[in-house]
Amino acid sequence: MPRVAIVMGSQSDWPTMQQAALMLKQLGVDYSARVVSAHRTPDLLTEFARTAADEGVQVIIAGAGGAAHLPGMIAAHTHLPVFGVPVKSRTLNGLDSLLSIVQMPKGVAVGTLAIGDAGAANAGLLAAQVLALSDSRLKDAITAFRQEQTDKVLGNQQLELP
Ligand code: RP5
Repeated sequence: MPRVAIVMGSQSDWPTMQQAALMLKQLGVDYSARVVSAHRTPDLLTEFARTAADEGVQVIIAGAGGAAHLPGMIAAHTHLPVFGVPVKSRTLNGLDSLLSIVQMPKGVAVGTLAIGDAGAANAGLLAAQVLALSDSRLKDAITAFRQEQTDKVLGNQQLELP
């Protein structure tokens, strides 16, 4: 079983959540990705969250939109770190998703990322950073990724009017 599990509330979340997968792939981290809905497949959610640690998962990334209970409900069933990604919703632009995920009661933690693509990509990065605490090859890959990003900014300082 890959060390990172990406789950999302609906197939419609995949265009956003694939940013987490792309980041993990770029850093050479194996992941699994599947749809698990807090509302439509509650029994699957419970089974997934309760068995994830025994299956070898070390970090869970959970993305959902609207009344986004998925990350919090998963966190309720596992000691693994859970990173929540608020998916941009059609009606409220993801503010509903953000508030649903971020306002966890004291005692059950979900690390909440930004709304949408940036949040999903950073969830992948953060998951990799957690794993890198005990993986020096991964630490080197993250350091190289960050350096490449820095070099790109420093190498592109031409701010010309069109
Ligand atoms: C949530 O409802 C999902 O996470 C998704 O963001 C949202 C809409 O789902 P669909 O109606 O597109 O399946 O549970």
